[in-house]
Amino acid sequence: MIKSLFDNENGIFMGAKKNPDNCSIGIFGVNYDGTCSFKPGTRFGPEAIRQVSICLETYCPKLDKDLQDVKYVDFGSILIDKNDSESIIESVKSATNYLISKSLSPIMLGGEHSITRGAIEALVKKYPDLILIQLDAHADLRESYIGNKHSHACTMKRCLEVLPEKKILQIGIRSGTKEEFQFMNDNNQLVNFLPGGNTQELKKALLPYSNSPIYLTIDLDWFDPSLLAGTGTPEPGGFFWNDFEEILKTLKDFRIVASDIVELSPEIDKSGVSSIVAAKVLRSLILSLENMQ
Ligand SMILES: [Mn+2]
Repeated sequence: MIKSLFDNENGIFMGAKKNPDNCSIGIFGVNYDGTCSFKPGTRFGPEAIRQVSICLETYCPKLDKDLQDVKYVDFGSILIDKNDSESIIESVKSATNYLISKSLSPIMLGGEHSITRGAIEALVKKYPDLILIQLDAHADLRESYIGNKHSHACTMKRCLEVLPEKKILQIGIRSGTKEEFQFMNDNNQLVNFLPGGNTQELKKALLPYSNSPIYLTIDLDWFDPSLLAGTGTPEPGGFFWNDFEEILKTLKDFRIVASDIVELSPEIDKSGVSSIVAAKVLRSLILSLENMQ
């Protein structure tokens, strides 16, 4: 089963196991950037995160947790047909279902943002009350983009279609069409959170969901381009590391059951800092995910 889904011949994330036995978290990559609208390169994201991860400490002072106390497996990257955006979603769904069958909480590494839909589709079978939290510069609520409804510019729209609760909280969105902003406002799903600000509004928005399973999707262009330049569609006016930690601190009291980190395009940032930020995001997520029951 593992062999037909994943290619794990390459490196793995720091401290990860190669075998899922006794692990509580499963990591896999999706080396795909086929619908990318501006600069491709996110297919190199998962490998870049793994490569730089050795420079991180295992201990996170903010969360007061250590990677050494968690058992997590890195399956490598899933096998995909790069020419068929619909089949990619199906492959992501199969990989996520496999992890669920092993009671592994999934963390997926992109690749581009369109892959999120596949993971959500698999997870709502186990968690029908799943809600989605999105950190992103872009609304991603288009019905279709350049003739493709599975474009990364449409990913939240596609996720909403398969979420029974139809609940998504969007944080940091600063780019989109007038219609997308209208939709976010009409549905009360754009959370007011500014760089350097507090998470009062997020806490308020999360009040009815204290017990709900949460999928946290992190498009790295949420961060400011001055911190994270290595992404295909950078947007000025973004967030910094402390902002991310504030959000994680707030989410500590909630149930994050699965997550993804998408849109790292490592070759755009020759300094390599973007990949290190992404690897640190992954460390934070491993330390924040709830064990699957
Ligand atoms: Mn984005």
